Amino acid sequence: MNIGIVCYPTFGGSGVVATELAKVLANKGHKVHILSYSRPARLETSANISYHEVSINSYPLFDYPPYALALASQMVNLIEYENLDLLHVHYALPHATSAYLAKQIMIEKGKTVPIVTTLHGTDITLVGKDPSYKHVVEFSIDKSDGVTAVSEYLKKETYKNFDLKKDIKVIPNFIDLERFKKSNKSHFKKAICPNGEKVVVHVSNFRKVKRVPEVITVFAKILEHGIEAKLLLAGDGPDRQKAEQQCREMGICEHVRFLGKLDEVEEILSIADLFLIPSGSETFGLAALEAMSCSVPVISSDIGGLPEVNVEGVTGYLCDLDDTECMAKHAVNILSDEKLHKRLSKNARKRAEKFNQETIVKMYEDFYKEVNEKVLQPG
Ligand code: GMT
Repeated sequence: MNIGIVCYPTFGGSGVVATELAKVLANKGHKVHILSYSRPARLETSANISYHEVSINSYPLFDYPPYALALASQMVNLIEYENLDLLHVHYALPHATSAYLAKQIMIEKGKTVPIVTTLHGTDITLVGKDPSYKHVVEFSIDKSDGVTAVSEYLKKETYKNFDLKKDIKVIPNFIDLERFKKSNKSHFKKAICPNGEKVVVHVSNFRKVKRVPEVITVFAKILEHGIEAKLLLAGDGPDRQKAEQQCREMGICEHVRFLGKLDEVEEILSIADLFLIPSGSETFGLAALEAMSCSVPVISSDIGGLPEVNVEGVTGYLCDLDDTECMAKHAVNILSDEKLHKRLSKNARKRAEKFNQETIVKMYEDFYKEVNEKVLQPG
């Protein structure tokens, strides 16, 4: 098929899912056109993938340049000149709306292209349901020809927050098991942990919702319990300074490394003994899946889609939101009991295998076919 994929160019989340999906589809022989306002972080050059950048013309009148319109216009170009069979947009806001507009323009020009929208997270749970956007988001999702959500939780939340007639298919996020696997990084580990300290890892965009201060609080409690450990924080974002300040105030800076944005997060995960994800909202938790695929046990909050990924007592533990005592207690147990650590690590990898990219991308391909048939040969 000739598929258009629209996404944000983010380091994590929907941008990564869309880019990885594009790569697998391209390897399977599909032609993929990625449309974004900047080149997505994980996008490499490949024969079957082309990248198209949304260009936005500024004008003195525009305090807020109309991105959704520029995007719709470029979607029309893609559909028309690249002869797309289907347009798949990731994150509803404003992508589903631009896609609806582009589709209507193309219908006027005599061509119908099916639109698939994948709901990811805050497009539903936070910003999408905000009264300033809600009506448009609701309308645009309902007008998509196919809608997917990355977890059962997100599907339920979508129906709870929006009045939708459309069926939502759950297609979970997926993982490249070859890339995300524990590899031997003993030199690296020795450099970071010269005295054989345990490694605790957190990866995020350091937004408030990720609860980075809680990560540091849990880590401080681990140290208080006499465990020799290092905390590696990968990523960057609004709460980074606050987190650095917290480390200084707690006097634990020598045990904490801020690594900034990383392309090869699997290298850090390869030396990790434990992954912390205490988020306040998470519809799936791709970062947890990446850790699990590298055989790292996970301690997460028991919210959103996280229980669909991290299984209590099997791949790690789930604690009530903000219960740093519970998280620290489990962390200390995992880091001090080798047998327990080994069992959780093995289970984590096994659980990650259920989300292997071959199986999940096939679900997208089958869904594309189903939607295409429904739209192009109705009845
Ligand atoms: O909503 C965000 O914070 C970003 C968002 C995205 O679309 O980039 O992340 C969401 O999508 C990811 C990929 O499907 C999920 O793994 C994350 O759990 C989800 N984030 C939230 O729900 C906060």
